[in-house]
Amino acid sequence: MVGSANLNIMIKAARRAGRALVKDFREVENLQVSMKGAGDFVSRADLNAETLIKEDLMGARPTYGWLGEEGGGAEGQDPTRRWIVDPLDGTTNFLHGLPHWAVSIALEHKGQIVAGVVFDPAKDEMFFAEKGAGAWMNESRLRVSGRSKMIEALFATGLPFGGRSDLPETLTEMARVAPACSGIRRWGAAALDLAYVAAGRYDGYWERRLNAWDIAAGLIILREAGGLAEPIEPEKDIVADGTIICANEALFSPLAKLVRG
Ligand code: 2AM
Ligand code: CA
Repeated sequence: MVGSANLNIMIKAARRAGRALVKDFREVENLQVSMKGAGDFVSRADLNAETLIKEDLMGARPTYGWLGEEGGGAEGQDPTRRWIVDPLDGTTNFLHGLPHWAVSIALEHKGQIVAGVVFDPAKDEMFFAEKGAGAWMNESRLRVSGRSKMIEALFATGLPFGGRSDLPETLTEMARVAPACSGIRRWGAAALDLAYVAAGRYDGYWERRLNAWDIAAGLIILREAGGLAEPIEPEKDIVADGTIICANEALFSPLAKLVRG
């Protein structure tokens, strides 16, 4: 697919940050002996990746606004456009030497996500989409799965970590969904969970308490691949509320019904 100039800038930035992160990822395993050492190292890798991405994106489009997980937000000279960036989604996996993490970059225009890139450098999988142009992984067009029976469906979710208060809700949701489907996975990188639903690897996904940078890019990839998505409380906005239920068209309603109870 021939993408817009902006999409090409996003893909280039994701590749550059991805290369730096892969180098750091190889180092992490050597640092596991000292947990604090590894934690500090990963924080630096994360910050460094955001700096590289910011250099590329703001260098090419200096008037756009910015929202990054590490560097916070800044309105641009052009208040209608904003980059939304998670330099390292799946930090805990990265820290533990698990090759399941991604760079996530989205472009928002007038409050709508118009382009998204989720890059998994460890597997060299570049997921991307632009509004109206479909979703892609490397050279292949993406399409959500064709499964329509709940009992054959594989879903992903996220479990609250670090003493978060929404654990009981999530466990209740899992108790309703698990008996109805063929399995639930929890891999800890929301951007990849969304990209995997877009690719038909998972049939659906739900999670609470996400940040804009975790979901912005994955959401347009999912929708351009034919997926449906809503927040857990349907009248809200996914990115603002930070909750999501998504699936292919056939499974969206049954999954949403179980998650919402
Ligand atoms: P992050 O790595 O960018 O922080 C999914 O559960 C989301 O929660 C992930 O996309 C991850 O984004 C975030 N998260 C933050 N801390 C986490 C932790 N300790 N374990 C799992 N996910 C975590
Ligand atoms: Ca992050």
